[in-house]
Amino acid sequence: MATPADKLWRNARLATMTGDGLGVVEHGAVAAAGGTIIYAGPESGAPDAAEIIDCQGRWITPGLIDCHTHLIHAGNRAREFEARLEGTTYEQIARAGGGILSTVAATRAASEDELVASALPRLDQLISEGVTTVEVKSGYGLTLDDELKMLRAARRLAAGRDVRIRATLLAAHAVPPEYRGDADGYVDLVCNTIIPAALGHADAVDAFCEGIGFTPAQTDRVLTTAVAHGLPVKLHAEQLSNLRGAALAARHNALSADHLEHLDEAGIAAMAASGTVATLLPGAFYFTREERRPPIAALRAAGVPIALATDCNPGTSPMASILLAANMGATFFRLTVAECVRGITLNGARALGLQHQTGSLEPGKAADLAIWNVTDLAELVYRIGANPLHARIHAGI
Ligand code: DI6
Ligand code: FE
Repeated sequence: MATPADKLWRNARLATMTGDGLGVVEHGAVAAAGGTIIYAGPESGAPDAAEIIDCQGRWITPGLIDCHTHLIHAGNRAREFEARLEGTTYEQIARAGGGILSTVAATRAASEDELVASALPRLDQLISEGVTTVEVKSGYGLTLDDELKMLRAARRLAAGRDVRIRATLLAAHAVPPEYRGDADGYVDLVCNTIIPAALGHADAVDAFCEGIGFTPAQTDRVLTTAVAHGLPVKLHAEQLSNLRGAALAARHNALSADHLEHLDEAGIAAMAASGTVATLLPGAFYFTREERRPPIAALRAAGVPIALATDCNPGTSPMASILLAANMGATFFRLTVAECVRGITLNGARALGLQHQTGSLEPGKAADLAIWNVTDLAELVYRIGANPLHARIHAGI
């Protein structure tokens, strides 16, 4: 006899994300026991359950995943936005000591409690759109204490809300002012002190490989150290220029390489070989008015999994809407609806190494569901600024 379920969502249309596309099941049902999916498929085969929820024909997708955010930060950069409207570039602002470093100053001055409190509205906006898993990076502290403060604040978000948080150490985000002219000295601090101290606080390590960030050699040191400590890696790569960061990340079996507007063929081949996810961030593309698009057709042809995320951050993507990221993925990058929905579910999970826990409707995974008031699943991607969420379930609740 089949295991009895605690809950059964019936009379639904499922986008399971199994197989290559959306994995649609008409007349479907999902059953969960103890917060885990025990059945997802045609309603005719569903087990009995203590509680039965009639979805009245609505669509169910996996709970959405935002796999790249800088949700924890203090202050905002509205003034910088105004300067950019007058023609100053992002790189000019960064080189003049503004940009990321102005957020560093504000974040250093904030307490851990203040960081949690200021991030919760952004998290709540994501949750309101059916997000059940959020990655949160450090990277605005840039001292041992301030990076750990950010990681602790990130983890505390999960205590205040029903959501899965993955914390990523991004100590190599910018060279802090006290190390100006001595990036290698700062990388020593990151490798010798901050990464070892972040064990137990971070789920992964990321870096910003860029002219205004860290060189490939410095990035390589950071990623090598992370892997030596048993932490998986990710990389901000090929956002503003091509330093061949994606190939470098792939050499370290990175979970993902992110941004990728300037990615080349060799980088694509390396990512395909290592199974590294391409996380595209159309909010940053839009907000910085980038003109070069990531090489979508070549990524697709090489079979590189594509994820989409908000990159929610005060400088280049002040956006806490995963549905808008999906819409922009379609409009700017011409991803298909199926690619967009997979990008904010299964491939987002892969970019976090969570593909065995969430991201699709399959037995054994967490019962993370989003139930939608749409008749056509394409509406999730097509509408701008709309929120058709009917209900969100995280780990069965
Ligand atoms: N790339 C980005 O888009 C963000 N960080 C990064 O490495 C921007 C962060 C900021 O400007 O505050
Ligand atoms: Fe980012």
